[in-house]
Amino acid sequence: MLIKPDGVVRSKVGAIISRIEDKGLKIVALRMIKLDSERAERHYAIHKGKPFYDSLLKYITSAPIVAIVVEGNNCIEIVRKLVGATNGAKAEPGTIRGDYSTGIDFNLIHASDSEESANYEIPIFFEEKEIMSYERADKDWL
Ligand code: 3AN
Repeated sequence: MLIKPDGVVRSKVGAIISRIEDKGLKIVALRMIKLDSERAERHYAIHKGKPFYDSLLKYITSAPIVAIVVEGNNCIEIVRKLVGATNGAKAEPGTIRGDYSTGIDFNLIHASDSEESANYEIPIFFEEKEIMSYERADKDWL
């Protein structure tokens, strides 16, 4: 997942990471970076040609982001639920977008929508050796 520029500039990094940890998912990689246009284009290749593509690239490269890899049972489905609907105006209260976003242009988070997209996206931000292996102390309770 990515905490996008608005999440960083609005100082929501800690709040967002807390939701991931509190839910019981395990953070196995984390980095703050400023995306260059080459990496941003790679990440959003699927949206190339869409009307919002140029503004999406401008937004994602406008300030640093935080890239995070999480692990856990059903983690893609769980993270997508925590994140909420794409449009913050429609996202349910209690979700990250529902609590912090009012629209679709600035919606704080990107979350992979399938294992396939996670396998495409993670190497854009991390080398394999940067993905950590450890056990949560509460693993038997999750
Ligand atoms: P999600 O991030 O909920 O998976 P996607 O993958 O459909 O949503 O879209 C990727 C990103 O493109 C969204 N997070 C949002 O920032 C932007 N986006 C999607 N649809 C629109 C739209 N109709 N207008 C403007 N931006 C959009």
